[in-house]
Amino acid sequence: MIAGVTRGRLKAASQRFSGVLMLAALPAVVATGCRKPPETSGAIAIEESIAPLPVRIGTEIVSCKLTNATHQPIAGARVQVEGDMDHPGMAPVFADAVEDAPGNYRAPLQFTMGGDWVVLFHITLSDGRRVERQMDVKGVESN
Ligand SMILES: [Cu+2]
Repeated sequence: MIAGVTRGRLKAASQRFSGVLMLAALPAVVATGCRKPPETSGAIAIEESIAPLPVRIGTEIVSCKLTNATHQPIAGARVQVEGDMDHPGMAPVFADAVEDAPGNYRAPLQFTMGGDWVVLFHITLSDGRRVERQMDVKGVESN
């Protein structure tokens, strides 16, 4: 939220952002590489969702359903959810998910500003394997 950022911090954030832009000038392969799901997710299906729709500023429930190669729910995972916007000077928001049914994880995530968000699911399976999933949430509406 730009409004709450002091002038000095905003300047520092802008400088960091120009660094990121310079990195973005590297071959496109590098940029698209980060968005690909990790190889470890091969045998795991992740179905993510968000409600209610349309997404507005405030608390939204973000969910993911984890199943294995034989469509059985993957229970006992730890799922942390992170929300980021793509502009500088804004802190990410986090929430820990609760498993409300086997393989079903849901977390209340606080969208603090209208615009385009990226939601990351940081998933740690009960055997310690880690999986990352990204869900784009575009056009969050201001109230
Ligand atoms: Cu923002």
